[in-house]
Amino acid sequence: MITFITGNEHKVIEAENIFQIFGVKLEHIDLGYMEPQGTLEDVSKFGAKYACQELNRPVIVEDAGLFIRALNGFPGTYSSYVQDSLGNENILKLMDGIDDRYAEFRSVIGYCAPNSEPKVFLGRVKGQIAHEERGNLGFAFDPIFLVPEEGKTFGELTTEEKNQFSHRRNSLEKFINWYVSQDDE
Ligand code: ITT
Ligand code: NA
Repeated sequence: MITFITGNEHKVIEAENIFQIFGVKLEHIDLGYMEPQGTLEDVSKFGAKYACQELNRPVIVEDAGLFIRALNGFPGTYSSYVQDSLGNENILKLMDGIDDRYAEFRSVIGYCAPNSEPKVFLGRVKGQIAHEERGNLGFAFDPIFLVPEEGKTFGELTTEEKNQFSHRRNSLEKFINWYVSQDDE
């Protein structure tokens, strides 16, 4: 059993579905904690260590973000703040007239168990910033994140569809494979 520490209900729904694919049990606790400024890796390491010490059990946390190439990686590590303050409409305005639409979501899972150092697992997914918001499935930047191979935004994909190849699927799959292989040792 693994405990996922997050305040984001959408992450919980996606993670539960992904854990189910791999047959691993997940529970969820919302333990608010201060996030230090830093890379996704720094933040998830810090969060995992902190939560593990508080709860005295193995935990995972996730720090994620949207990195837009033409904006030098913005909003990146500021994604949560930028989503709440600027929102998708203003991101689209920033991208007005810009031809390079490349963007990627990154997710870093931080894992920590009592008396051990935290480990991190990175997942990415490549896409493009759409020219308008599309779809009302998913959350946050999903309606403006276009997956060219699908011809759809994340906002137009069901949780199950998004979970086939999302950044979160990739980071959690890496984590789960490592975690399950630990059990055999
Ligand atoms: P916790 O830290 O409590 O887990 P959070 O929402 O603050 O929840 P992050 O610090 O990882 O999560 O912030 C990343 C932000 O990036 C998140 O709030 C969304 O705005 C955005 N984001 C991350 N993953 C996303 C996804 O799959 N679809 C759309 N937006 C996403
Ligand atoms: Na956060």
